[in-house]
Amino acid sequence: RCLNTQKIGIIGVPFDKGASKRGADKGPKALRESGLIDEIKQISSNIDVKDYGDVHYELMSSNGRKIHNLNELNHVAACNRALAERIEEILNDERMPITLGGCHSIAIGSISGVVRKTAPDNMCVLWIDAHLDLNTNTTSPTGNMHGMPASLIVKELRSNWPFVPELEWCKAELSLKNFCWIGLRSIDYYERLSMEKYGIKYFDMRDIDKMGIDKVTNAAIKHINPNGDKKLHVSFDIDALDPLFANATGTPVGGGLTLREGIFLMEEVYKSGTLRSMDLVEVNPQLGDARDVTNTINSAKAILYAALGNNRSGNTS
Ligand code: 5AB
Ligand code: MN
Ligand code: MN
Ligand code: MN
Repeated sequence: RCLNTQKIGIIGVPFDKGASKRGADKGPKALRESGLIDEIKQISSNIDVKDYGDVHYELMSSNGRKIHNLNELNHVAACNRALAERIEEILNDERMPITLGGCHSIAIGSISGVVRKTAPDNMCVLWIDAHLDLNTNTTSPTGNMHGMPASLIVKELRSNWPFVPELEWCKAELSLKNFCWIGLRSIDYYERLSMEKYGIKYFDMRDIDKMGIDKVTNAAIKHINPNGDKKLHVSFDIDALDPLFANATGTPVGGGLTLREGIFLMEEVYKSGTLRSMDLVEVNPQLGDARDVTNTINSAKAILYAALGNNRSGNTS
């Protein structure tokens, strides 16, 4: 597979309205300005990367309808609808979409876009995050939609949602059976109840302490893709990493993955040969001091490069 061209499409989503802190909308620009695209090209001469620029959107309804506990619904819905279309376009070009967030609400659109081009049972999702992101508007303690993306795209939680006209384009077709979480350490009360009700598969930080990142990663991949024939989407929230390595993010939680664990995890994902699409979200260059911002951007890039086959022992093509 090394001889085949790896076709990649980068799409930025300068959007932060799913979070309460401002600044995640500056993530794509900060990543690009730090040399992301050129550095991706240097991983391997087989890589063909195209930058699709940023998502732009217009609000759908001017009446500004409000729905209980869904902050900035109109913006979140419109941005994600536009993003889903861009993801479809990238997949039509036969490239692997890499979505640069932006807050994690943008996984609604990125994963919806992928589902349009894939039978829902033919894909699986690895959600790497300190948080579960499985709230609905009735369970969320904050109303922030970056804590809800997973629950909007799975069928098991469909009936827990009211009719939200703005999100009708977002079909809940995936099954929680095809999901696995890694890195959890901050889960809300009702999210915990859902985990038990639906038997959600996850490896939290304690599992990583006990088993090590190698066993955890490979057990997670095996669980959601036992025959290796499904297409893998990775939704990587930079707050999965410990704040030592990624403090420039809106909801940091201590006791997280080391950068080395994060890199190893993504190296194994690459080695699985199943990665088809990815999000990298919640980088917020407006938080922390200058050193935090540099660390966070460098960590985010290292995670991405590992996912694209960068070899810590040196690249040869
Ligand atoms: B992130 C919290 N569970 O729902 C909520 O960063 C935090 O995308 C969500 O994982 C964090 O507001 C969302 C308390
Ligand atoms: Mn998170
Ligand atoms: Mn998240
Ligand atoms: Mn966050």
